[in-house]
Amino acid sequence: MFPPKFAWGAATAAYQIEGGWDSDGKGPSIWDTFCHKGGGLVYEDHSGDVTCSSYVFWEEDLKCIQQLGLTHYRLSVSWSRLLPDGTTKHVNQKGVRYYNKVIDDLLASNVMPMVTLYHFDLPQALQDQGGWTSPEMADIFDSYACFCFQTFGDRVKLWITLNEPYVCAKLGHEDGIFAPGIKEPGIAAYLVGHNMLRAHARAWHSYHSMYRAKQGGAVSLALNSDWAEPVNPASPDDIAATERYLAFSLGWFAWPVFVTGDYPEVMRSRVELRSKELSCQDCRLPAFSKDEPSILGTADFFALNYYTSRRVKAVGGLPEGCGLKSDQDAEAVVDPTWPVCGVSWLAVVPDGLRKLLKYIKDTFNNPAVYITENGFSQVGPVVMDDVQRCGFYQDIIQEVAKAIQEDGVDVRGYFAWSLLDNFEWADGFRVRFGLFHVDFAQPEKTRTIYRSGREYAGIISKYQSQTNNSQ
Ligand code: PNW
Repeated sequence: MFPPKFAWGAATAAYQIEGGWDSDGKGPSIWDTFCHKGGGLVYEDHSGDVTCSSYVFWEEDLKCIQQLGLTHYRLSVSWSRLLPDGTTKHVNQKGVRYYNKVIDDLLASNVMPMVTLYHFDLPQALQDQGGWTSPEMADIFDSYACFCFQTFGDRVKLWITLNEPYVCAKLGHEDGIFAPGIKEPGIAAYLVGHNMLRAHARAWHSYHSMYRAKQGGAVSLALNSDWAEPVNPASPDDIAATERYLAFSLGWFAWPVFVTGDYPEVMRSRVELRSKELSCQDCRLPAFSKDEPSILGTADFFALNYYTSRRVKAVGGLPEGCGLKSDQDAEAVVDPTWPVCGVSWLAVVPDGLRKLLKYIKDTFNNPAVYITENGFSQVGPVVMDDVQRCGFYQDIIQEVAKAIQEDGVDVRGYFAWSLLDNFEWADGFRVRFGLFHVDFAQPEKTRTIYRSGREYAGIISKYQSQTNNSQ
C-alpha cells in the first residue's frame, strides 16, 4: 500500500525532449554547443536539436501522460528558452507561453507539475563568462529562479532548483564527458559543486522569504546517488572506503544541505591531506562564507535520483598519472565485476533503493522523500514487448513499498525516468529509457507505449484504486 496522496509520476528534461534548439528566440545552451562540436563527444554526433520535438508536439506528450494515469509529471524548463542570454534583461515571451501552456494543460488534466529549473543546460552566454566555476553564478541563478517562481509559481507547487549537481560537477568539469566538456580533475569539479550549492541555497532563501507565504510550494534539489556496499563486508578498509564513496557522492551535496552546512568531515580531511601530498597551492575544496545565506536547511524535501548500486573497495596509495580526481581523493573504487545490464553503468539492484532510502531516513533526519528519477534502459534493437523492464518496475516499486511499510521511510512519490525515449546525453539515442518508444526517423516523432508503459499504468491504477477504496 502507498499513502493516499502518493505521487505517481514520470520525468523528462528540456534538452532531452524539446528540440527546437533555436526556435522562437531560444538562446543556445552548453549542450547545443557541446553537441555541435562533433568529433564523437556524443555517440555518432547525435544532438538534441530535434529529438522528440516536444516543443512542437507537447500535446502528444500530454496524451502519453494521460494514458499512464500519472498524478504528477516532472519536467524541466530550458533556461535559455526563457532567458536567451541567461539574464532577466531579456525575456523570451514565446518560451514563457510554451511553459504556461504545458503547466495549464497538466493542471487541466489533474496532473501536478514538478518543475526543475536547471537540468544540465546552462545558457551558453553564461558559460562564456565562466559558467559554474564563477562565483557570480549564485546571484544569476537566483534571479532566474525568482523569475520562474514569479511567472509559474501561482500554479507550480513542487520545485527542483538543480538536477544532479554531482553529475554537472564531475562529468561536466572533471571527466569532461558532459557539457561543457571541461577536464580539470580535482579543481573545477569542487568549485562547480560549491557554486551550485550556493546558487541552490540562494534560490531556496528567495522562495522562502518572498514566495512561500503566497504560493505555498516546496523547493529542493535533486541528488543522484548509487547505493554502495563493501566488496568484502568483513574488511574494515572496504567498509571505510564505502563510507568515503558515499561521502564523496551523495554526501558532497547532502551534508551541506541536510546535516551540517558543510562538506562531510571525511571529504574535507581527505582532500586537504591529498592536496598537501600532491603539493597543491590550496586545499581545492572551497570553504563556505559565514557572510552568505546558510546552506543548511535549504530543502523542503529530499529529492533522490536512484539508478544503481555498487560494490566498493579501498585502494591504497596514489594511482598513476593525474591523481587529483575527486574519486581518487576518496580512495574508493567500484568493483568492475559487478554485473550491469542496459547501459554500461547500470546494474539492476532494486533492493539497493530500499537500503538507500533507509540510509537517507537515518542520516538526514527522516525527511519527506520524492524519488525524482528511477528507470532502466534498453540498448540495441527495439523491444516493444520489454518484459524485462516490466519486471524491473514491479520489483523496484515493491522495494519502495517495503521502505514505506517496513522501514517507515516517508516516501511521497516515485517518478519513472523517463516518459519518452529521448536524447540520452553522451549516449545519444543509442540508449532508450522511455515508457513510450519514440520513432526518431519520422517527422511526427510518433510515440508508442512499450509493454513496460502499460505495466506501469497498471501498477498506478491498482494502487490508486486501493487507496480510493480505503478512503
Ligand atoms: C540522470 N552516470 O543522469 C539524468 O538526470 C537524466 O537526465 C538521465 O537521462 C538519466 O540519469 C539516465 O542516465 C545521469 O553516468 C547521467 O552515472 C549519467 C550518469 C548518472 C546519471
